[in-house]
Amino acid sequence: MKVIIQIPCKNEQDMLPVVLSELPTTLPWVDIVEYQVIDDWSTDQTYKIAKSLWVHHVVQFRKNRGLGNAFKAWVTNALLQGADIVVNTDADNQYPWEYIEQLVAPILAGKADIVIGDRNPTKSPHFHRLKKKLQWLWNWVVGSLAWVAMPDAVSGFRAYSKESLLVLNVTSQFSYVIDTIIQAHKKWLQVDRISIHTNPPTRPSRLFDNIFQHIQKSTANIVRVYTMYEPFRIFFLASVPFFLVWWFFIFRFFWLFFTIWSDWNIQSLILAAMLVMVWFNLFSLGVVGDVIAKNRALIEESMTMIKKLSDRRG
Ligand SMILES: Nc1nc2c(ncn2[C@@H]2O[C@H](COP(=O)(O)OP(=O)(O)OP(=O)(O)O)[C@@H](O)[C@H]2O)c(=O)[nH]1
Ligand SMILES: [Mg+2]
Repeated sequence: MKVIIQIPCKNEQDMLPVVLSELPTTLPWVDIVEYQVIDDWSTDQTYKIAKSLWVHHVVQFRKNRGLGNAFKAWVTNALLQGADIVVNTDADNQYPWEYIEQLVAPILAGKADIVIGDRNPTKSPHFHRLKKKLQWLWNWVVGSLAWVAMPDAVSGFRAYSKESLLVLNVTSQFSYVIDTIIQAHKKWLQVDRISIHTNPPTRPSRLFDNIFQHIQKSTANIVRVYTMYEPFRIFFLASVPFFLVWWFFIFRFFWLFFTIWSDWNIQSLILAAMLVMVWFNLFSLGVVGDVIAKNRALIEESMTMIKKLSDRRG
């Protein structure tokens, strides 16, 4: 049984040595514990520090690709290195290493595929009020979409089983945390959580410049990922209001035509025609999207097969 503890890094020369010095070298029921660093085009000494501290696997990007792309790289590399479980922790030392044992335990026991370290964000003393409210909102939205009680959907402290990494495919550039939860539901993976406390913040977020960018990126991410997996539901729901308003205008047109007016009420007719066209376009997009989603599912199955085969050869 091999666990790889993985750390995404963007200019983390100050905190990376601290995080690495605290990580466990052994875990119960685990034969090998290794570390992996993904250096996403850091302009400081992150890469050199990771190398000098004997991190087992260091991957360096030549351009900043974002956390979502880093996820793809760390999954590929960890699977090639024979990982059975991959734990992700952040380089800002937010997540205490003591919880790693608890984080992998449900996977080792065969009870979960993904385990999330729940920071209890609405009560955390380290988050300011607006961040707490936003966290609550994301958790509610993501939890509803993924049909799972999700108290901390954006926590980066997670353990993934090899089986889950074989079927998860992230397409977002800036992050993977929401993608993987929504996909977990679609791919019948068991998501579990453990309660954790966090260390005090060491610096502001590197992922978002400000709270508005946070809202914009996270909202776009949730909408895109959900649309990718449930296009028919999204476009059908978007089309319903147009259909209902169309009924009103078409009814109004015929009512006036046959009762009060002798002349045609052309405005209602034009509006009804426009509404029915919009409704039909949205509905058709849902059908086309559904067919594309089915194709995507087939492609994903092939990708899982390729990953399994390359794992066997490696
Ligand atoms: N690969 C990669 N990693 C990044 C990038 N930006 C940040 N990170 C890493 O992602 C992890 C989380 O970043 P943080 O800056 O702590 O962001 P955050 O956790 O949303 O913010 P806080 O909740 O305020 O800590 C850290 O290990 C960063 O080094 C990036 O562009 N690419
Ligand atoms: Mg952080």
